[in-house]
Formats: sequence, C-alpha cells, structure tokens
Amino acid sequence: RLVREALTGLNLDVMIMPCPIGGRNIRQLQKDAGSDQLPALFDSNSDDRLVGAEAIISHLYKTYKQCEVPQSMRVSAKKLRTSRMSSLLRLNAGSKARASSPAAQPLVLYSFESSPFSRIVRELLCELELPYLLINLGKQQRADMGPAKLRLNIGPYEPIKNSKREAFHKQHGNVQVPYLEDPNTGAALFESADIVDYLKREYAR
Ligand SMILES: N[C@@H](CCC(=O)N[C@@H](CS)C(=O)NCC(=O)O)C(=O)O
Repeated sequence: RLVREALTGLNLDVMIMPCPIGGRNIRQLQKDAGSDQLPALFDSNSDDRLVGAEAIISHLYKTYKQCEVPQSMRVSAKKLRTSRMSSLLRLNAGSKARASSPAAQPLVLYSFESSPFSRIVRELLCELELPYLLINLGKQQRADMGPAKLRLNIGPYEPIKNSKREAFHKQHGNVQVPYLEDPNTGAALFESADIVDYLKREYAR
C-alpha cells in the first residue's frame, strides 16, 4: 500500500503482479527470485530489482523525481500500523488467493490509491491473482476534488493540460475511477460493483 501511495504521488503507472497468500504467483516468485518477500519491484527502465517498501520508495523518488523521499512518504512504524489497521477494517480482504482462471493478457485498471471504490476492485484482482496495469489518475488540483458527478468547483471540469486525466476526459467525457479494461474479452467498465461482478463472473472458479 505504501508503495502504491508513492506511485500515485509520483504519477507513475506499474504492472502489478498480485501475490496473495497461498496462490500460484507467490510460489512462482519464490522459485524465480529465491525469496517471497513483498513488496518486490522490478524496474525495467533501470534494470533494478528492489525488495521492501523503504528501498522501493527511495528508488522511485531518486529515479523519477531526482530527490530524497519527502517526509509525508517515508515508511515509519506509525504508517505501517495505520496501513495494517485499514486492512483489518477490511477484514484482510485482498490478502488470500481464491480459485481463479488465469488471464492470457494483463487487465488495465485506472485508479488512485486513496479511492475507496478502487480499493474493492484491487482487492479482488489480488485474490484472483490477475496481473494488471495500474494507471494512476491521482488528483492534481482543486478542480479534481469531489466525485465525478458532483465536483466541488463551479463550472465545467477541466483537467490539467497534457495530463493522463485530460487524455481520459477526452476519451470518456468525464474522469471517474475505478475504470477497468479487459483486453481478453474487450470489456470496459465503470462502477466498482459492476467491475466486481464482472471479475467474479469471468475469472472466479
Ligand atoms: N459509483 C462509483 C463511484 C466512483 C467514484 O466516486 N470515484 C471517485 C474516486 S473515489 C472519482 O472518480 N472521483 C472523481 C475524480 O477523481 O476525478 C463506483 O462505485 O465506482
């Protein structure tokens, strides 16, 4: 979670390989890397392999922002505690593998870390062990605040120019997450409840 927070803050997208407890992906990681410690990041731009939130976040800020990790993003005992607490509040949803059919191609999820609706989708993608490209559409300005249908600013919504939000807005006429695309079936869906139903129907066994 802390790594994904940093990725949202840095506006970076990543391919996620979920490794829930008891699943095939964690066994494969152990085989390939000789360790099942998570989180683990492979950066294909620099060919670096990093393990542990602190090392990964430091790498991300050094490589993609040329700076030290800001105070607000540093891994601390308090942050780990609150992160664990939020998992407990969700009864550890998204931590254990459930029987699933594999997907031939990775799915695509538009999301940002603190979105409660996206969290539900991420949890299920993890339980089903479905790899996905996580595209972060974090909020960048005051005008982005509020739900898509009830923005807190007055007047038509205008995302920041040349941003991923602007590209999404041009394509869909709004910016709302979660949004899921499945290249395996051609499905493209808004609405967390519909996405959850779709994933269960298509991939849960
Ligand atoms: N009913 C939708 C609500 C989704 C929603 O409100 N998403 C928020 C983020 S949590 C959003 O897209 N806000 C607009 C924005 O971020 O620009 C669902 O269940 O997916």
